[in-house]
Amino acid sequence: MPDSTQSFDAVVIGAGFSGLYMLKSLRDQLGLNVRVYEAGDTVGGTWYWNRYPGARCDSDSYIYCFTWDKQLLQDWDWSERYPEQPEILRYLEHVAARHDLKRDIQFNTRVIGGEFDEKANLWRVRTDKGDEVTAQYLIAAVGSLSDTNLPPFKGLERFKGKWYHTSRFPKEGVDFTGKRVAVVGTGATAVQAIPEIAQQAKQLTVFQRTANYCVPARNGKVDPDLVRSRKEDYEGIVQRVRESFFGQEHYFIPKSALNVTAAEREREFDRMWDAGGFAFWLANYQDMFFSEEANDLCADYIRRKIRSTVKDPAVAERLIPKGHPYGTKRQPLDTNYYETFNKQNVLLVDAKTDGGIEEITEKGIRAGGKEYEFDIIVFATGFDAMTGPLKALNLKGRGGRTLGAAWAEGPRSYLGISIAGFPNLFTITGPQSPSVLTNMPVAIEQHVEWIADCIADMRKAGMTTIEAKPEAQDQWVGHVNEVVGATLMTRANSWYMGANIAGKPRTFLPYLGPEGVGGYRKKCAEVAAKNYEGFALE
Ligand code: NA7
Repeated sequence: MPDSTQSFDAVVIGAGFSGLYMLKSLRDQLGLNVRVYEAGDTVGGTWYWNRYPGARCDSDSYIYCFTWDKQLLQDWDWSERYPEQPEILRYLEHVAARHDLKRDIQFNTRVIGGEFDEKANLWRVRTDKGDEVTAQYLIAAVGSLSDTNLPPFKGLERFKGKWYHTSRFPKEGVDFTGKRVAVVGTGATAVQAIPEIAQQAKQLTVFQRTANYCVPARNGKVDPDLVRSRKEDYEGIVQRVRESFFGQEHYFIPKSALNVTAAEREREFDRMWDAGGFAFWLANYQDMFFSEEANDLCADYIRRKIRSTVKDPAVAERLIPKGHPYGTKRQPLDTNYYETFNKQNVLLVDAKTDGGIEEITEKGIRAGGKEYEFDIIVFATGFDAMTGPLKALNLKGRGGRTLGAAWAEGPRSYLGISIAGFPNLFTITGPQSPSVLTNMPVAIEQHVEWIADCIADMRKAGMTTIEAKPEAQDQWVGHVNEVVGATLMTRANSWYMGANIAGKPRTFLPYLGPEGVGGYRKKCAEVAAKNYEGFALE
């Protein structure tokens, strides 16, 4: 039964990694009365919704987990180098059970609105199940990549076959056996899904708008000795990833790619390529993200790999990225992605040179004047990243101003955690925080701990509201843009830039701080130590 009268100390929206830890912290450390609303029917967030074939985390499993449960770090055994979606879901279910979290989570319930009541200094929150509750603190733990982007393709309603978006795959899975299948998109999701679908489908046609630079994941079992030594060193690992740039044990080579011999460079590139994972992206030469010339040396190495893997030279050329520097779009990790295009049943349609997708027909997709027939279309077209899930909450701050209006020209936040005009609202891994540029649990834990400490400090000091000052927010936005402006990151039409969504303001969404998430952590700690500098407390 929906309840219409309850008031809480805090409402948390979302029961993924961030919502679960936020609940644990506020309820079990601070003793607050907390309600979590979650749209799914169980915990998991991103890992609840993204069930497409091949769905797997691209961070190594030994660091893609909570570090606050020390015993669980020792007890939980991941089965492979990268955790697969069902395994992460099992892990989060286990955490929820172990800490008795579900009793404060209302599932199958979506928050559809929230207004800050300036007289009562409370948030009034509404859900699609008819709940109307109040909370002193409102915490958005909605994830950065949870608002599905299904581009408005003309004619989709006419299609007689089945279609799915990768982020809303049916729980029971999809049987592609003997089917003619289309995959639209070639981002990190599609790069995982395509080789899996190609193994089942009679015919797979991939519609590529922008080719990506993919590097091998090299998934597999982890050497038991390495697992053991990591468990013995978890304290060190946790400290290192917290202080690191990307929340991973990856460190740039402290040299310019331009100041080494071609032979040394090739050895380093081979080493990173063979290691697999994000090494090539996040532990490359230190000028890779800054110098076009250095960047092109990295890109050239991958171009050569594509040409040597893909047998048909015309297909290889289509798979070679053009028009954006290496690493400026999210690095997809692949397992047999390029090899898949050597299969007889796989066709690559370049949505640029062969003409874009014109429409969906009854039978399939018309692109470049040609109709392709399908039984199933899989849209791997991504998300309205970072701002999308927050705007979808329909929040109104002071003066009834909506978040949509406040962010009409792009997000504006202070530290990516707070928004001027929206008192007592916290955004876990919000825009303009390191978030998606890190191994997410590291960024999530840092935000959750900062928010819990902030609320504890406020209660001790008898304060009831905290709100970012507009001038502190302006400075932060300026800083975020200045830092990224010195890099090559703004050159790509990436979802980091909001460029994947028609009409979305072109602005870099996460924070690429000069010292990464480690430096950002220090900055947030300094703000707190200086009595929440840049915030107004009452
Ligand atoms: P992405 O990375 O946004 O990829 C979406 C793909 O879909 C990408 O190749 C897009 O091409 C393509 N796309 C989007 N709209 C269209 C239209 N209208 N026509 C043709 N192709 C289109 O989403 P993912 O789900 O792969 O990954 C998102 C993140 O999840 C990932 O980065 C990880 O952090 C986890 P484009 O490149 O925009 O030209």
